[in-house]
Amino acid sequence: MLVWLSLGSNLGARDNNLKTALRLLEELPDTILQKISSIAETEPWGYTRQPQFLNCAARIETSLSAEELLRACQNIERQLGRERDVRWGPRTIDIDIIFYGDFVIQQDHMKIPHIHAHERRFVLEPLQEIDPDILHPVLKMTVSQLLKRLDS
Ligand code: PH2
Ligand code: MG
Ligand code: MG
Repeated sequence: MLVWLSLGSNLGARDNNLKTALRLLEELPDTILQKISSIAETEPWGYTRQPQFLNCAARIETSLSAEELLRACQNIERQLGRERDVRWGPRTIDIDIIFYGDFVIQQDHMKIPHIHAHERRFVLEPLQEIDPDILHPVLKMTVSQLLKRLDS
C-alpha cells in the first residue's frame, strides 16, 4: 500500500526529531521509505501561542495495515519522547497518516484521510512537492487543487 505521512516537530532538536522519525519509519517491517519532501519552517496552526514547527511529508510503501501503521507511528512518537499533550499544542514529534492508499477509514481512534489535511498548508505543500496529483478520496480533488483552493 502507498501511504502519505505528514511529520511535524516544534520542541527540542526539531530537525533531528524529524530525521530520526524518518529513520525509524524506514526500519519498520515490510516498509520502504520512498520519498521525502524538503523540510519547511511553518507558523503554528490552530493553537498559535507555541514555537514554530518544522514540517515535512513522506511517501512510504508498506504492507502494514492502517491499524498496525498507526500503532507503529505512535510507538515512534513515544520513542522520541512525545508526551500525551494538549490538542494542537507543542510536540517533539507528530506523525500523521494523511492518506492510506485511497482508503476511507472512520473509526473513533483513526480517521483517514486525516480530517484537517485539506485545510492545512503545512500538510499540503510538502505533499504537493512529492505527489501533486494524489487524489483526496473523499473530496475527489488533487493535492494541488486543494492548495489552490486555500489561496482563494
Ligand atoms: N500540528 C498541529 C497543530 N498545529 N501547526 C504547524 N505549523 N505544523 C504542525 O505540524 C502542527 C500545527 C497538531 O498536530
Ligand atoms: Mg498533527
Ligand atoms: Mg498526530
